[in-house]
Amino acid sequence: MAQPFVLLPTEDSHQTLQIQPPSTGLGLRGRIRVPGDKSISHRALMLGAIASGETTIEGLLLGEDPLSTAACFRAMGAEISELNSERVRVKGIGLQNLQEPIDVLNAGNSGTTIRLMMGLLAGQRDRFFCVTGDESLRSRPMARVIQPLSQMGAEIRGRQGNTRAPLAISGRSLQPIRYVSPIASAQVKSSILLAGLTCEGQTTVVEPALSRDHSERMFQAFGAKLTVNPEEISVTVEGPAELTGQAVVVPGDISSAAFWLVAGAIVPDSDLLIENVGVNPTRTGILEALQQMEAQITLENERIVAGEPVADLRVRSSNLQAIEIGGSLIPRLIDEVPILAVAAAFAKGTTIIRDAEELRVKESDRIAVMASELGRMGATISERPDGLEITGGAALQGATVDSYTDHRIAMSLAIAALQAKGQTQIQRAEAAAVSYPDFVPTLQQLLG
Ligand code: SPQ
Repeated sequence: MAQPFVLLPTEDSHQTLQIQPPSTGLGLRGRIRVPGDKSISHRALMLGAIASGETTIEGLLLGEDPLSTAACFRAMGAEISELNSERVRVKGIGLQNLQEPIDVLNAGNSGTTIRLMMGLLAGQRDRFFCVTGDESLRSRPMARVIQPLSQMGAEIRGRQGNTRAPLAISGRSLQPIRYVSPIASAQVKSSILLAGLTCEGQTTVVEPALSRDHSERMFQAFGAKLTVNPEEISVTVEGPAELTGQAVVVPGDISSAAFWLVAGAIVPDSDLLIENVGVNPTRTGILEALQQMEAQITLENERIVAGEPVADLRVRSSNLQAIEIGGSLIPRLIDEVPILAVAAAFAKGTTIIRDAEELRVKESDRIAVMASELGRMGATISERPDGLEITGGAALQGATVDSYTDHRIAMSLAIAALQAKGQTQIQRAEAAAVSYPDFVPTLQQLLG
């Protein structure tokens, strides 16, 4: 029998994922685990590096993005043991003690690495840092972080009028600010708060809607003085902070679980349990959206692990209905919009996703790319300036599509291909390794 999933190397050193769903049907059944949460993994490595004493990290994501963070902090003197998902040890070197690296720091594909790190580096007095990333990261906007950090006194220069990496940072003493952010972005918020840890006094960030709060939770666990004001949607840190190494346990990433939630909902005869998934309320917008679409999803065994809520998620085949979403729900599911678009292609009616213009400045323009690539497979999907409109029910056909080197696009298209007729080829599918290195083996396991 032909292999349903094959990864084919290409001449330009990428990989094409070929998917041929078995004609016998493929109910997805069993129990799986998803890799560690990417946002928490980055933060655990960073805070571990700047705390005093030892931090242990259980369940670290071994995706390319956290590997970039670990490499950058090693280059600045943090002792980070061999990376594995069991237990990583980080020997912190203190908040103001990052060493001047002898070469350019490379954040790879990771917006979280470069933006959060910038906040920390800006306050490292009398040291100089150059930071860059891959082609995608060098095209992503950095002014959103450079501007507030400059208000704190940071000296950061970059390409295109200080808006793009590579960036040059001359560390200096910073002053606290109160910053009213025009966007709900955890990277902007965290970058300013990290800078705030290094300076004397109170630094406040106000957001238009609440973005993920993993930094806030972890800052408090490491001993920083931090207060949250839910009425204003603001958070304040008091510097200079004294951080102490902690035992961090990283839950499974809900953004990775989302692929299986949608797969389980759209593939007939499925009943899947995804164990140990982080269900922090600032990240569970995808559960709410899918439940609103009448997806059969239940939370089991809900518990708190090292300060983060965790649950097992059960999904069964569902008759999905279209929804309209926007507003403050969007930051709570921003990374899941590509896979939500796949769910919408299998739902009854027209789904409208508004207020999601941030998707245009992610690893790819996720609005344009999902519209073009799902469209190639026969979905009725069109771009809005701030989102997508998808009318479900058109039968999808296997096609040659491209990830645009965006991990979430590669995996979303793979899930769509499970329910398409014929063979799909996803070009540059190796991008999945940014957040989910075992995505293809897990697909294989599920079909086992
Ligand atoms: O790290 P990066 O490349 O920005 O990754 C993405 C992703 O899809 O994995 C975004 F493209 O996640 C961001 C997320 O969109 C991770 C993140 C964080 O850990 O703080 C916050 C979000 O970005 P933002 O710009 O809204 O702050």
